[in-house]
Amino acid sequence: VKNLHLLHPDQIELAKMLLDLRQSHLFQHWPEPGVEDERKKAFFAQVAKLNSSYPGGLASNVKNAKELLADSKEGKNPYDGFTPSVPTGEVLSFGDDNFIRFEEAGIKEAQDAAFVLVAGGLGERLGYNGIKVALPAETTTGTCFLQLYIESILALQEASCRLSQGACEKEIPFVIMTSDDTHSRTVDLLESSSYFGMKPTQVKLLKQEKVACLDDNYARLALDPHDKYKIQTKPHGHGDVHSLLYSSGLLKIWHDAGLRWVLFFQDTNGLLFKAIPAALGVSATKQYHVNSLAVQRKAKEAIGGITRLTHSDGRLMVINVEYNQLDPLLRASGHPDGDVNCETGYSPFPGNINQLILELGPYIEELKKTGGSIKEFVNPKYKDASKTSFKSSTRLECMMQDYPKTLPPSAKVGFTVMDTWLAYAPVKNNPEDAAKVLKGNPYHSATSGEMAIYRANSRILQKAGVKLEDPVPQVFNGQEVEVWPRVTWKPTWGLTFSEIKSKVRGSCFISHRSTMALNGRNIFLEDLSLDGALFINSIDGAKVKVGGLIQNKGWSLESIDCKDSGIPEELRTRGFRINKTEQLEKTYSEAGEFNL
Ligand code: UGB
Repeated sequence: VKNLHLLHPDQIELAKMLLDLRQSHLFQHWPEPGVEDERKKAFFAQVAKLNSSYPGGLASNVKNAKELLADSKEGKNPYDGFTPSVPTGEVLSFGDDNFIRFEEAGIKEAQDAAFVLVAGGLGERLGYNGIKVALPAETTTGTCFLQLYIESILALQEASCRLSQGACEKEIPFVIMTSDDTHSRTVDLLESSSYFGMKPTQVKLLKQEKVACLDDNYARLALDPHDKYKIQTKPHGHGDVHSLLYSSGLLKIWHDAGLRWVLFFQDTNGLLFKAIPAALGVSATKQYHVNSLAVQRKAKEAIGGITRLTHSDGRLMVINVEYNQLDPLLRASGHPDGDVNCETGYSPFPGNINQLILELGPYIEELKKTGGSIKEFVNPKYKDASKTSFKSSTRLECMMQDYPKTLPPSAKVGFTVMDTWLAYAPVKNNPEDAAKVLKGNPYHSATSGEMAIYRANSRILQKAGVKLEDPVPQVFNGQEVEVWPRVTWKPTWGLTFSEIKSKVRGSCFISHRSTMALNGRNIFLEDLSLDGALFINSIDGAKVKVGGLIQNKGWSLESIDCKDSGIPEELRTRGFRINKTEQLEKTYSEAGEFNL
């Protein structure tokens, strides 16, 4: 009270609110006026920020926290009363007629889509010092994740516009959600690379704020252990993306501009855009309000399962249920064996890979009701079984895939299952943890992420008729991976299977030790036999036929020690570097027809 005169009227309101919320401990220790007054004002500036960034303000934050902490103390199961069953969705098989039809439909729709990348996480599990989107997706070309994503969106935009009648000038909007941990480095990466060819106006960054930490079951806000004039904060989770999009006004702008789809994706999946056209086609054809991309999942595999939950009170939702909750839920509702494989050899509950396609119209209608706030959860680490105190402060969290939890039963919520090799290879785990993964389970490391890109590209070429030598197992950073020929291409070379197939002619062969990088739209592989390294760069006007026997010493992979600090971190995390012994590189910078 003695310090009140230091504050603006709106700050006084905030102080009163904190008192009403029984948070007086936050300033009980404050010294007399005249001592550290600036820090007291800074404290209220932070309170104002926390109050405005949480839907409903700090009062809602504390109220929600009290309820969730009470449920957690009681051990209440959030799925009590719900019966699980297998939801309906589309299961696709790469390259068959059905897949090709969905890809075509998806390319048509792409010009009416907006893309949203959630990239606020620092990735503690990966232990990388930079931002994850700056990591190379593969080291043959050194293309980083953000570049891959931007070039894929631009290629989709062009492909989609080519299909529409007359001139099409549509630009696909691209939003990146950042946080204090990633914002400035994401801006630097974009600016230093000229936005990887995208117009700067096409990219919007929305920064999520952290959320107040909680000290006890009464939701007393925690003070920062290093600064008594600061409330301790931690990330609130990727679920923030919905309220940020809503409050930014972007959804309305997109809707007014005639857009129909919003696609959400995570920061380190180098395969994602191989699955996007077909998945978007599924959304459009099946008129899904929500479409979750999924992969086949072995029963009990450590990945959330997409599940239909029906409640006796009429509630119904199709939602990701984390794997550790799915098995007990099934056992408790008449399935004594829990989560088991069905006749396909996989669990009937597909594995969530957290890439969502939402139909914009119904999405806005829902957000008008909720403001974009997502059902939260809390995960306190208790000191003992009495559950009365925490080992360290906790906070509320939310996940973007929980968006369907508030939807009415009439909402059309489905999923699209893709082949794992085609759609999902995230980079989440550091080398030490990845090496400990049990054999047969995915490493999800920088090593496996890069190898998955070569495998997917090789298998796509195989399906398009190219003969390839079998992959060879090799161990990098203690992880055994299949090494395929190191094949990469720019998204403009081939986004869909039909497009890629149209660029492969005659009888082509690629040996196991080969490397090939295609950087140009009109490159055609015709009766090519490659045994070495080949790089082709060409402008759109150049039509290049690549054929005949191409043989050289090529590029090879050399194991390196992940602990050798003399080697750049980007390489150490994958456990190999490329020895660039000999290659054929050709650049076509003039229009015309060429034979190599
Ligand atoms: N992210 C943010 O933008 N802000 C945040 O506050 C936190 C994260 P993680 P997670 O792919 O297999 C998800 O940490 O959350 C971004 C799904 O919840 O990589 O442990 C972050 O930058 C899970 O159901 O993953 O698990 C990144 O882009 C499963 O699908 C993204 O959010 C799992 O991913 C995901 O963050 C998976």
